[in-house]
Amino acid sequence: MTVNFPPGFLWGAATAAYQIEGAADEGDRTPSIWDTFSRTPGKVLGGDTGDTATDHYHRRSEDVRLMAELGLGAYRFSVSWPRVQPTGRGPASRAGLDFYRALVDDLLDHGITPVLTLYHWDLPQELESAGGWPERGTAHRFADYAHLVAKALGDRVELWTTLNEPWCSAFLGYGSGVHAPGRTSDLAALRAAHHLNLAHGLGAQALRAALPSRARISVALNPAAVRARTDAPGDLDARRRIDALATRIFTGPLLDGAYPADLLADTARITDWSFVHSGDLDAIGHSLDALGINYYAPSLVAAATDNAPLRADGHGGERSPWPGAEGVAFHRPPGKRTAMDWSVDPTGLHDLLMRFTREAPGLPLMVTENGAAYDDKPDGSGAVHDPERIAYLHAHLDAVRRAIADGADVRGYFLWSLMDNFEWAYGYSKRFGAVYVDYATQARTLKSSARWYAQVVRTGQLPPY
Ligand code: GBH
Repeated sequence: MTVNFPPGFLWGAATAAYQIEGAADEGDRTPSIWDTFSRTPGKVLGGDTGDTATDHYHRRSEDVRLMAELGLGAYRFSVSWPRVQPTGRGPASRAGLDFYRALVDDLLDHGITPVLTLYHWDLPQELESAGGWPERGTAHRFADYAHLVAKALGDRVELWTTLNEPWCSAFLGYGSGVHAPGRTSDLAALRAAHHLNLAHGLGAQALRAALPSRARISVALNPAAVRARTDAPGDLDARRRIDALATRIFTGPLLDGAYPADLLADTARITDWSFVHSGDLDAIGHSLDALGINYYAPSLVAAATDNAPLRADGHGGERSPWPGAEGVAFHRPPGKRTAMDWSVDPTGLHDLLMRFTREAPGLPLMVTENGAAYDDKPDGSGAVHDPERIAYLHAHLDAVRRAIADGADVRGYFLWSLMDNFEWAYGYSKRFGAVYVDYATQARTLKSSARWYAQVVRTGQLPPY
Protein backbone atom coordinates (compact mmCIF):
# COMPACT_ATOMS: atom_id res chain seq x y z
CA MET A 1 0.00 0.00 0.00
CA THR A 2 1.43 3.37 -0.97
CA VAL A 3 0.52 6.07 1.49
CA ASN A 4 1.62 9.66 1.40
CA PHE A 5 2.29 11.68 4.49
CA PRO A 6 0.09 14.78 4.68
CA PRO A 7 1.08 17.87 2.69
CA GLY A 8 3.15 20.26 4.76
CA PHE A 9 4.45 17.40 6.95
CA LEU A 10 7.76 18.53 8.44
CA TRP A 11 10.58 16.12 7.67
CA GLY A 12 13.49 16.85 9.91
CA ALA A 13 16.44 15.77 11.97
CA ALA A 14 17.35 16.79 15.51
CA THR A 15 20.41 17.57 17.60
CA ALA A 16 21.15 19.26 20.93
CA ALA A 17 23.69 21.97 21.74
CA TYR A 18 25.90 20.14 24.24
CA GLN A 19 25.95 17.00 22.12
CA ILE A 20 27.37 18.68 18.99
CA GLU A 21 28.66 22.22 19.47
CA GLY A 22 31.96 21.86 21.32
CA ALA A 23 33.63 25.29 21.69
CA ALA A 24 32.98 24.95 25.38
CA ASP A 25 35.15 27.92 26.30
CA GLU A 26 34.46 30.20 23.36
CA GLY A 27 32.67 33.50 23.31
CA ASP A 28 31.16 34.30 26.69
CA ARG A 29 30.05 30.74 27.40
CA THR A 30 30.33 29.57 30.99
CA PRO A 31 30.14 25.93 32.14
CA SER A 32 26.81 24.17 32.23
CA ILE A 33 26.01 21.29 34.56
CA TRP A 34 27.06 18.92 31.74
CA ASP A 35 30.54 20.47 31.58
CA THR A 36 30.92 20.02 35.32
CA PHE A 37 29.51 16.50 35.26
CA SER A 38 31.45 15.21 32.26
CA ARG A 39 34.70 16.64 33.65
CA THR A 40 34.14 14.71 36.87
CA PRO A 41 35.96 11.36 36.64
CA GLY A 42 33.70 8.34 36.57
CA LYS A 43 30.55 10.08 35.42
CA VAL A 44 30.75 9.60 31.64
CA LEU A 45 31.96 6.47 29.88
CA GLY A 46 35.59 6.79 28.76
CA GLY A 47 35.90 10.18 30.46
CA ASP A 48 34.40 11.79 27.36
CA THR A 49 33.25 15.41 27.48
CA GLY A 50 31.46 17.78 25.12
CA ASP A 51 34.49 20.11 24.99
CA THR A 52 34.89 19.51 21.26
CA ALA A 53 31.95 17.21 20.46
CA THR A 54 31.38 17.33 16.69
CA ASP A 55 32.77 20.86 16.50
CA HIS A 56 29.48 22.06 15.07
CA TYR A 57 30.14 25.55 16.45
CA HIS A 58 32.89 25.89 13.84
CA ARG A 59 31.33 23.68 11.16
CA ARG A 60 27.87 25.20 11.15
CA SER A 61 27.84 26.07 7.46
CA GLU A 62 29.11 22.67 6.39
CA ASP A 63 26.48 21.01 8.57
CA VAL A 64 23.66 23.11 7.14
CA ARG A 65 24.88 22.19 3.64
CA LEU A 66 24.64 18.53 4.68
CA MET A 67 21.06 19.09 5.79
CA ALA A 68 20.31 20.69 2.44
CA GLU A 69 21.91 17.73 0.67
CA LEU A 70 19.53 15.46 2.59
CA GLY A 71 16.66 17.68 1.51
CA LEU A 72 15.53 18.25 5.10
CA GLY A 73 12.50 20.47 5.46
CA ALA A 74 13.22 21.23 9.11
CA TYR A 75 16.02 21.13 11.65
CA ARG A 76 15.46 20.84 15.39
CA PHE A 77 18.35 22.21 17.45
CA SER A 78 18.76 23.53 20.96
CA VAL A 79 20.20 26.76 22.26
CA SER A 80 22.92 26.52 24.87
CA TRP A 81 21.69 28.61 27.79
CA PRO A 82 25.20 29.35 29.17
CA ARG A 83 26.31 30.44 25.72
CA VAL A 84 23.62 33.09 25.32
CA GLN A 85 23.10 34.09 28.97
CA PRO A 86 26.37 33.13 30.60
CA THR A 87 25.49 33.33 34.27
CA GLY A 88 21.89 32.24 33.84
CA ARG A 89 20.74 35.77 34.71
CA GLY A 90 21.02 39.23 33.35
CA PRO A 91 22.01 40.38 29.92
CA ALA A 92 22.52 38.26 26.82
CA SER A 93 25.86 37.47 25.26
CA ARG A 94 26.08 39.11 21.86
CA ALA A 95 28.55 36.44 20.66
CA GLY A 96 26.26 33.68 21.82
CA LEU A 97 23.17 35.07 20.13
CA ASP A 98 25.16 35.81 16.97
CA PHE A 99 25.95 32.11 16.59
CA TYR A 100 22.26 31.17 16.63
CA ARG A 101 21.31 34.12 14.39
CA ALA A 102 23.85 32.89 11.85
CA LEU A 103 22.60 29.31 12.15
CA VAL A 104 18.98 30.35 11.65
CA ASP A 105 19.91 32.56 8.69
CA ASP A 106 21.82 29.66 7.11
CA LEU A 107 18.82 27.37 7.58
CA LEU A 108 16.37 29.87 6.12
CA ASP A 109 18.70 30.51 3.16
CA HIS A 110 18.48 26.79 2.42
CA GLY A 111 14.71 26.66 2.87
CA ILE A 112 14.99 24.65 6.11
CA THR A 113 12.50 25.47 8.88
CA PRO A 114 14.25 26.05 12.21
CA VAL A 115 12.66 24.36 15.23
CA LEU A 116 14.25 25.81 18.34
CA THR A 117 14.45 24.05 21.71
CA LEU A 118 15.34 26.36 24.58
CA TYR A 119 16.52 23.74 27.06
CA HIS A 120 18.13 20.41 26.24
CA TRP A 121 19.71 19.72 29.66
CA ASP A 122 22.55 22.27 29.81
CA LEU A 123 21.65 24.37 32.86
CA PRO A 124 24.20 27.11 33.60
CA GLN A 125 26.34 25.78 36.45
CA GLU A 126 25.80 29.02 38.36
CA LEU A 127 22.09 28.25 38.57
CA GLU A 128 22.78 24.72 39.77
CA SER A 129 25.10 26.16 42.41
CA ALA A 130 22.15 28.31 43.52
CA GLY A 131 20.02 25.16 43.92
CA GLY A 132 19.16 24.09 40.37
CA TRP A 133 15.80 22.70 39.28
CA PRO A 134 14.71 21.67 42.81
CA GLU A 135 14.54 25.42 43.51
CA ARG A 136 11.60 27.47 42.31
CA GLY A 137 13.75 30.42 41.29
CA THR A 138 15.22 28.39 38.42
CA ALA A 139 11.79 28.40 36.72
CA HIS A 140 11.76 32.20 36.82
CA ARG A 141 15.32 32.36 35.48
CA PHE A 142 14.18 30.12 32.61
CA ALA A 143 11.33 32.48 31.75
CA ASP A 144 13.77 35.41 31.60
CA TYR A 145 16.07 33.39 29.37
CA ALA A 146 13.14 32.41 27.11
CA HIS A 147 12.22 36.08 26.75
CA LEU A 148 15.76 37.04 25.81
CA VAL A 149 16.04 34.36 23.10
CA ALA A 150 12.57 35.21 21.77
CA LYS A 151 13.56 38.88 21.43
CA ALA A 152 16.66 37.92 19.46
CA LEU A 153 15.22 35.24 17.16
CA GLY A 154 11.46 35.74 17.19
CA ASP A 155 11.45 37.51 13.85
CA ARG A 156 12.68 34.37 12.06
CA VAL A 157 11.84 31.32 14.19
CA GLU A 158 8.19 30.27 14.34
CA LEU A 159 8.42 26.88 16.05
CA TRP A 160 9.53 26.94 19.68
CA THR A 161 9.99 24.11 22.16
CA THR A 162 10.56 25.04 25.77
CA LEU A 163 12.04 21.87 27.31
CA ASN A 164 13.39 18.60 26.01
CA GLU A 165 12.42 15.56 28.09
CA PRO A 166 11.93 17.15 31.50
CA TRP A 167 11.65 13.58 32.87
CA CYS A 168 15.34 13.06 32.18
CA SER A 169 16.31 16.41 33.71
CA ALA A 170 14.38 15.66 36.89
CA PHE A 171 14.74 11.92 37.44
CA LEU A 172 18.08 11.10 35.83
CA GLY A 173 19.64 14.40 36.92
CA TYR A 174 18.38 14.55 40.52
CA GLY A 175 17.02 11.04 41.22
CA SER A 176 19.26 8.29 39.87
CA GLY A 177 22.10 10.72 39.24
CA VAL A 178 23.26 9.18 35.95
CA HIS A 179 22.83 12.56 34.25
CA ALA A 180 24.06 16.00 35.31
CA PRO A 181 24.08 17.35 37.93
CA GLY A 182 24.28 13.82 39.34
CA ARG A 183 22.28 14.33 42.52
CA THR A 184 20.45 11.42 44.12
CA SER A 185 17.42 12.52 46.09
CA ASP A 186 13.84 11.42 45.53
CA LEU A 187 12.55 14.68 46.95
CA ALA A 188 14.88 16.79 44.80
CA ALA A 189 13.74 14.87 41.72
CA LEU A 190 10.04 15.51 42.40
CA ARG A 191 10.67 19.17 43.17
CA ALA A 192 12.68 19.40 39.95
CA ALA A 193 9.83 17.87 37.97
CA HIS A 194 7.39 20.50 39.24
CA HIS A 195 9.78 23.38 38.68
CA LEU A 196 10.43 22.14 35.15
CA ASN A 197 6.67 22.12 34.54
CA LEU A 198 6.51 25.62 36.00
CA ALA A 199 9.47 26.71 33.85
CA HIS A 200 7.60 25.48 30.80
CA GLY A 201 4.48 27.43 31.83
CA LEU A 202 6.27 30.67 32.70
CA GLY A 203 8.53 30.23 29.69
CA ALA A 204 5.53 29.83 27.38
CA GLN A 205 4.03 33.04 28.81
CA ALA A 206 7.30 34.88 28.26
CA LEU A 207 7.48 33.58 24.69
CA ARG A 208 3.90 34.65 23.92
CA ALA A 209 4.67 38.12 25.21
CA ALA A 210 7.73 38.46 22.98
CA LEU A 211 6.78 36.53 19.83
CA PRO A 212 4.51 37.37 16.92
CA SER A 213 1.15 35.60 17.03
CA ARG A 214 2.15 33.12 14.32
CA ALA A 215 4.68 31.50 16.69
CA ARG A 216 3.86 27.98 17.90
CA ILE A 217 4.92 26.70 21.31
CA SER A 218 5.48 23.10 22.33
CA VAL A 219 7.29 20.92 24.84
CA ALA A 220 9.08 17.68 23.93
CA LEU A 221 8.25 14.87 26.35
CA ASN A 222 9.49 11.30 26.48
CA PRO A 223 6.26 9.62 27.51
CA ALA A 224 6.65 5.97 28.43
CA ALA A 225 5.14 3.29 26.25
CA VAL A 226 4.87 1.06 29.28
CA ARG A 227 3.30 -2.36 29.25
CA ALA A 228 2.44 -4.74 32.04
CA ARG A 229 3.94 -8.20 31.82
CA THR A 230 0.59 -9.85 32.59
CA ASP A 231 -2.93 -8.72 33.40
CA ALA A 232 -2.47 -9.64 37.04
CA PRO A 233 -3.55 -6.75 39.29
CA GLY A 234 -0.04 -6.27 40.70
CA ASP A 235 1.47 -5.99 37.23
CA LEU A 236 -1.23 -3.56 36.10
CA ASP A 237 -0.57 -1.48 39.19
CA ALA A 238 3.15 -1.42 38.37
CA ARG A 239 2.21 -0.12 34.94
CA ARG A 240 -0.01 2.57 36.44
CA ARG A 241 2.76 3.77 38.77
CA ILE A 242 5.36 4.05 36.03
CA ASP A 243 2.88 5.74 33.71
CA ALA A 244 2.20 8.32 36.43
CA LEU A 245 5.90 9.00 37.11
CA ALA A 246 7.00 9.00 33.49
CA THR A 247 4.14 10.65 31.67
CA ARG A 248 1.17 11.90 33.67
CA ILE A 249 3.43 13.91 36.02
CA PHE A 250 3.87 16.17 32.98
CA THR A 251 0.68 15.72 30.96
CA GLY A 252 -1.48 16.09 34.11
CA PRO A 253 -0.54 19.75 34.66
CA LEU A 254 -0.13 20.44 30.93
CA LEU A 255 -3.37 18.95 29.66
CA ASP A 256 -5.67 18.52 32.69
CA GLY A 257 -4.54 21.36 34.95
CA ALA A 258 -3.66 19.08 37.88
CA TYR A 259 -1.24 16.49 39.15
CA PRO A 260 -2.82 13.02 39.08
CA ALA A 261 -4.25 11.92 42.44
CA ASP A 262 -2.57 8.51 42.23
CA LEU A 263 0.85 10.14 41.74
CA LEU A 264 0.32 12.28 44.85
CA ALA A 265 -0.67 9.16 46.80
CA ASP A 266 2.26 7.07 45.52
CA THR A 267 4.76 9.76 46.51
CA ALA A 268 3.12 10.85 49.79
CA ARG A 269 5.89 9.18 51.78
CA ILE A 270 8.40 11.52 50.08
CA THR A 271 6.54 14.82 49.92
CA ASP A 272 3.21 16.55 50.48
CA TRP A 273 3.83 18.54 47.27
CA SER A 274 3.58 21.84 49.14
CA PHE A 275 6.13 23.21 46.67
CA VAL A 276 3.21 23.50 44.22
CA HIS A 277 1.95 27.03 44.84
CA SER A 278 -1.47 28.36 44.05
CA GLY A 279 -1.43 29.71 40.53
CA ASP A 280 1.29 27.34 39.29
CA LEU A 281 -1.18 25.02 37.58
CA ASP A 282 -2.84 27.96 35.83
CA ALA A 283 0.53 28.98 34.44
CA ILE A 284 1.28 25.46 33.20
CA GLY A 285 -2.10 24.60 31.68
CA HIS A 286 -3.35 25.86 28.31
CA SER A 287 0.21 26.63 27.23
CA LEU A 288 0.66 24.32 24.23
CA ASP A 289 0.10 24.74 20.51
CA ALA A 290 1.59 21.30 19.85
CA LEU A 291 2.98 18.36 21.81
CA GLY A 292 6.38 16.90 20.96
CA ILE A 293 6.89 13.19 21.51
CA ASN A 294 10.34 11.60 21.71
CA TYR A 295 10.16 7.85 21.33
CA TYR A 296 12.83 5.16 21.26
CA ALA A 297 11.70 1.98 23.01
CA PRO A 298 8.93 0.57 25.18
CA SER A 299 9.26 -0.61 28.78
CA LEU A 300 7.86 -3.74 30.35
CA VAL A 301 7.00 -3.82 34.04
CA ALA A 302 5.62 -6.17 36.65
CA ALA A 303 5.15 -6.34 40.38
CA ALA A 304 8.48 -7.20 41.99
CA THR A 305 7.83 -10.56 43.57
CA ASP A 306 11.27 -11.38 44.93
CA ASN A 307 12.47 -7.92 45.96
CA ALA A 308 14.10 -7.64 42.55
CA PRO A 309 15.90 -4.30 42.52
CA LEU A 310 14.59 -1.60 40.26
CA ARG A 311 16.58 -1.27 37.13
CA ALA A 312 17.85 2.26 36.76
CA ASP A 313 18.14 3.80 33.34
CA GLY A 314 20.15 1.00 31.80
CA HIS A 315 23.37 2.69 32.80
CA GLY A 316 25.59 1.97 35.78
CA GLY A 317 23.43 3.80 38.31
CA GLU A 318 22.10 1.63 41.07
CA ARG A 319 19.60 4.15 42.31
CA SER A 320 16.18 4.11 40.78
CA PRO A 321 14.92 7.12 38.86
CA TRP A 322 11.38 6.17 39.91
CA PRO A 323 10.61 7.60 43.38
CA GLY A 324 7.47 6.08 44.83
CA ALA A 325 7.58 3.06 42.53
CA GLU A 326 8.93 0.62 45.06
CA GLY A 327 7.76 -2.85 44.22
CA VAL A 328 7.97 -2.33 40.47
CA ALA A 329 10.31 -4.55 38.49
CA PHE A 330 11.52 -3.72 34.99
CA HIS A 331 11.81 -6.63 32.58
CA ARG A 332 13.56 -6.91 29.25
CA PRO A 333 10.99 -6.58 26.50
CA PRO A 334 11.33 -9.32 23.89
CA GLY A 335 12.59 -8.75 20.38
CA LYS A 336 15.47 -7.18 18.55
CA ARG A 337 17.74 -4.67 20.29
CA THR A 338 19.80 -1.66 19.38
CA ALA A 339 23.34 -0.91 20.55
CA MET A 340 21.77 0.78 23.61
CA ASP A 341 20.19 -2.60 24.41
CA TRP A 342 16.80 -0.93 23.92
CA SER A 343 14.23 -3.14 22.25
CA VAL A 344 12.85 -2.30 18.83
CA ASP A 345 9.08 -1.97 19.00
CA PRO A 346 7.33 0.58 16.78
CA THR A 347 3.89 -0.24 18.16
CA GLY A 348 4.92 1.78 21.22
CA LEU A 349 5.08 4.89 19.03
CA HIS A 350 1.71 4.16 17.41
CA ASP A 351 0.17 3.61 20.85
CA LEU A 352 1.51 6.92 22.19
CA LEU A 353 0.31 8.90 19.18
CA MET A 354 -3.16 7.37 19.52
CA ARG A 355 -3.18 7.95 23.26
CA PHE A 356 -2.56 11.69 22.92
CA THR A 357 -5.01 11.87 20.06
CA ARG A 358 -7.60 10.67 22.59
CA GLU A 359 -6.34 12.55 25.64
CA ALA A 360 -5.56 15.86 23.97
CA PRO A 361 -8.09 16.15 21.17
CA GLY A 362 -7.30 18.96 18.78
CA LEU A 363 -3.67 19.30 19.89
CA PRO A 364 -1.26 18.76 16.98
CA LEU A 365 1.45 16.19 17.64
CA MET A 366 5.02 16.09 16.44
CA VAL A 367 7.53 13.25 16.70
CA THR A 368 10.39 15.40 17.93
CA GLU A 369 12.89 12.51 18.25
CA ASN A 370 13.08 8.92 17.04
CA GLY A 371 16.08 6.85 16.07
CA ALA A 372 18.52 4.16 17.10
CA ALA A 373 22.17 3.53 17.91
CA TYR A 374 24.06 0.80 16.09
CA ASP A 375 27.73 -0.13 15.91
CA ASP A 376 28.42 1.69 12.66
CA LYS A 377 31.84 1.34 11.04
CA PRO A 378 33.16 2.51 7.70
CA ASP A 379 33.98 -0.30 5.27
CA GLY A 380 37.23 -0.49 3.26
CA SER A 381 36.05 2.22 0.91
CA GLY A 382 34.94 4.53 3.71
CA ALA A 383 31.23 3.93 3.15
CA VAL A 384 29.01 3.32 6.20
CA HIS A 385 26.25 0.77 5.71
CA ASP A 386 23.61 0.69 8.43
CA PRO A 387 20.76 -1.51 7.23
CA GLU A 388 19.53 -2.03 10.81
CA ARG A 389 18.94 1.72 11.19
CA ILE A 390 17.06 1.80 7.89
CA ALA A 391 14.87 -1.04 9.17
CA TYR A 392 14.30 0.78 12.47
CA LEU A 393 13.39 4.06 10.76
CA HIS A 394 11.17 2.33 8.22
CA ALA A 395 9.23 0.49 10.91
CA HIS A 396 8.79 3.60 13.06
CA LEU A 397 7.79 5.82 10.15
CA ASP A 398 5.31 3.15 9.23
CA ALA A 399 3.91 3.40 12.76
CA VAL A 400 3.58 7.19 12.33
CA ARG A 401 1.85 6.67 9.00
CA ARG A 402 -0.57 4.18 10.57
CA ALA A 403 -1.33 6.60 13.40
CA ILE A 404 -2.10 9.33 10.87
CA ALA A 405 -4.37 6.92 9.00
CA ASP A 406 -6.04 6.15 12.35
CA GLY A 407 -6.76 9.84 12.94
CA ALA A 408 -3.69 11.23 14.72
CA ASP A 409 -2.80 14.80 13.77
CA VAL A 410 0.96 14.33 13.39
CA ARG A 411 2.64 17.36 11.84
CA GLY A 412 6.25 16.25 11.59
CA TYR A 413 8.99 13.71 12.27
CA PHE A 414 12.53 14.42 13.45
CA LEU A 415 15.15 11.74 13.15
CA TRP A 416 17.51 11.51 16.12
CA SER A 417 20.08 12.38 15.18
CA LEU A 418 21.38 14.33 12.23
CA MET A 419 24.89 13.14 13.10
CA ASP A 420 26.74 10.97 15.60
CA ASN A 421 27.35 12.92 18.78
CA PHE A 422 28.02 12.99 22.53
CA GLU A 423 25.54 10.46 23.88
CA TRP A 424 25.41 11.82 27.46
CA ALA A 425 26.56 9.23 30.03
CA TYR A 426 27.71 6.96 27.18
CA GLY A 427 30.03 9.58 25.69
CA TYR A 428 30.99 8.95 22.07
CA SER A 429 30.57 5.18 22.34
CA LYS A 430 27.04 5.21 20.92
CA ARG A 431 26.26 6.43 17.42
CA PHE A 432 22.72 7.66 16.66
CA GLY A 433 23.55 9.68 13.55
CA ALA A 434 22.30 9.44 9.99
CA VAL A 435 25.65 11.07 9.30
CA TYR A 436 28.80 9.32 10.51
CA VAL A 437 31.38 11.45 12.32
CA ASP A 438 35.04 10.45 12.42
CA TYR A 439 35.97 12.10 15.71
CA ALA A 440 39.71 12.13 14.87
CA THR A 441 39.21 14.31 11.81
CA GLN A 442 35.61 15.54 12.27
CA ALA A 443 34.93 14.30 8.72
CA ARG A 444 31.23 13.71 8.06
CA THR A 445 30.05 10.80 5.89
CA LEU A 446 26.44 10.08 4.97
CA LYS A 447 25.46 6.61 6.17
CA SER A 448 23.21 4.59 3.89
CA SER A 449 20.34 5.45 6.24
CA ALA A 450 20.91 9.14 5.45
CA ARG A 451 20.51 8.45 1.73
CA TRP A 452 17.46 6.32 2.45
CA TYR A 453 15.93 9.08 4.60
CA ALA A 454 16.69 11.67 1.90
CA GLN A 455 14.58 9.63 -0.48
CA VAL A 456 11.70 9.45 2.01
CA VAL A 457 11.90 13.20 2.53
CA ARG A 458 12.00 13.89 -1.22
CA THR A 459 9.07 11.66 -2.10
CA GLY A 460 7.04 12.06 1.09
CA GLN A 461 6.41 8.33 1.15
CA LEU A 462 7.93 5.15 2.48
CA PRO A 463 9.51 2.97 -0.17
CA PRO A 464 8.37 -0.66 -0.24
CA TYR A 465 10.31 -2.70 2.28
C1 GBH B 1 16.90 11.33 24.20
O1 GBH B 1 16.90 10.81 25.46
C2 GBH B 1 17.56 12.66 24.26
O2 GBH B 1 16.65 13.71 24.07
C3 GBH B 1 18.72 12.79 23.34
O3 GBH B 1 19.50 13.89 23.71
C4 GBH B 1 19.51 11.51 23.35
O4 GBH B 1 20.72 11.61 22.65
C5 GBH B 1 18.64 10.45 22.72
O5 GBH B 1 17.40 10.39 23.34
C6 GBH B 1 19.26 9.07 22.72
O6 GBH B 1 19.45 8.60 24.01
O7 GBH B 1 12.35 2.99 31.38
O8 GBH B 1 14.10 3.35 32.99
O9 GBH B 1 14.57 2.14 30.99
C7 GBH B 1 16.31 9.55 25.62
C8 GBH B 1 16.46 9.13 27.05
C9 GBH B 1 16.30 6.79 27.19
C10 GBH B 1 15.17 8.16 28.74
C11 GBH B 1 15.47 5.62 27.60
C12 GBH B 1 14.35 7.00 29.15
C13 GBH B 1 14.30 4.64 29.39
C14 GBH B 1 14.17 4.71 30.86
N1 GBH B 1 15.61 8.02 27.38
N2 GBH B 1 15.09 5.77 28.96
S1 GBH B 1 13.75 3.20 31.62
